[in-house]
Amino acid sequence: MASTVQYDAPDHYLVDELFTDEHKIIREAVRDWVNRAVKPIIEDQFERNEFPRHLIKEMGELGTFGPFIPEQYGGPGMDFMSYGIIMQELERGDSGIRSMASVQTSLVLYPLWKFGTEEQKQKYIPPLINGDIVGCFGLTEPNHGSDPGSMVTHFEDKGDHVVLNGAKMWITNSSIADVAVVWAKDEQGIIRGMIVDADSEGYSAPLTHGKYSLRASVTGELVFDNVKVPKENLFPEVKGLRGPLSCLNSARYGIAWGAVGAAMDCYDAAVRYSKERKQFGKPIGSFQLQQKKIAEALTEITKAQLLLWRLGSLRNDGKATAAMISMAKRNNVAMALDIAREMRQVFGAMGITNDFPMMRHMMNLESVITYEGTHDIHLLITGAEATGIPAFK
Ligand code: TGC
Ligand code: FAD
Repeated sequence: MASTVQYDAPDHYLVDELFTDEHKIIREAVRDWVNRAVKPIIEDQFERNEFPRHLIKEMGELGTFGPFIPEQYGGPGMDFMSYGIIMQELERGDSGIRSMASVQTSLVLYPLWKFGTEEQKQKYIPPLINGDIVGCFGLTEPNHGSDPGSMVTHFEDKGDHVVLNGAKMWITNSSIADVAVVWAKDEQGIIRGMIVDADSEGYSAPLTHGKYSLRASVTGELVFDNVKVPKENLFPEVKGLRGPLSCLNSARYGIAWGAVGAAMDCYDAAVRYSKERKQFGKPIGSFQLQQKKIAEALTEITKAQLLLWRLGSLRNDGKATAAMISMAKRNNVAMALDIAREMRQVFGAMGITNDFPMMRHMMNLESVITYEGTHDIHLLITGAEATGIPAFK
């Protein structure tokens, strides 16, 4: 029986036929770059707990930052399917590499594009797209994670500037960021967004240590001690939690794609190993219990690919709701985490080493299932959609 499943690209339902030539060119370009630039160094970066900063400029040149930003602001004006495909391919390399691009794209460039003034767009969008500067996004606080509406970081109006005080925690890109998109409450308790330059007096970004997950990604705090922010750095119109949560919709959409990339990488490695490794005189891939793991992984990846294709089409048409995106983020990340664990077992003892990617993906995906809304919060979002009754509080 001829197999429709190619190495390095499980595509059991020929989803490829649904993509345009442009989508395929973008995918091959990013996949090729990941194979050349990320895979050879990533285990070492992970072990050393360091983000490979030298890749940032290359990522900009490759077009991984702000692919959907329109040409008038210096972006390539690609569709949302392309954005998803880019995130998928980056996460085949590592969730930390995808995280860096997710934050730069969906949490920094996206709000600038949607909520920024013309001056803010002209000043910040081009260097962010090129990778000349790095951005981060401060929403979560030490005591306010799933419930960002209770944040306490706040600012006071001082005429031509505001004074910002408070702290954010678990911030991707924190200590390497040149600019931070920060969400804080005004004197009336209304959440507003602003761009804070990292060289502002009173701004610091201490690193978070001791992570077992996303070790090739920068995570830290943002501390604001009477930081003066010029009034022209505030997003003028957007008010309330709707602002940051709209950015999360874009990031969660990309994560839903990215997780499938991590799952594919684990799947590919396991299929290859199952054909090479022999026990009892036969390849372990000939044993039914190993085939069960591989067959289930392929099935789940295929279902996720179909979900993504439909979600990408809906997002292109402006019809993907927050609840649809939430379901895909939850489903695909949980799927990828299960697959990383199951595929690791195909390798026996070898699977716990850094000769293979499963343990790294598995550990990374523990962050991915937590950030951008925990698995539980996404269950509640779907539950609220189904019943009409929000059960968060
Ligand atoms: P709730 O009362 O439901 O809503 C408040 C206002 O927000 C609007 N809204 C949304 N708008 C756009 N998109 C969404 N997804 C929205 N969800 C709600 C809503 O319509 C309302 O608007 P308005 O105008 O009527 O005021 O809010 P709630 O306080 O009950 O909270 C709801 C909940 C729990 C779903 C939400 O707060 C939530 O999603 N919590 C999870 C927090 C989270 O995801 N944090 C992520 C931080 S960033 C991050 O993790 C980056 S990781 C990056 C990386 O490395 O890749
Ligand atoms: P908590 O909200 O304290 O939740 C603890 C537990 O309680 C979870 O199991 C949760 O599901 C559960 N829970 C909470 N509320 C409910 C409820 N109503 N019903 C049922 N169960 C509930 N944030 C940013 O702003 N910017 C970033 O760049 C960023 N990057 C991150 C990078 C990493 C590596 C990590 C790990 C996190 C990052 N985050 C970032 C923060 C992330 O979004 C939060 O960790 C996440 O939203 C959960 O908040 P918490 O950790 O405070 O958990």
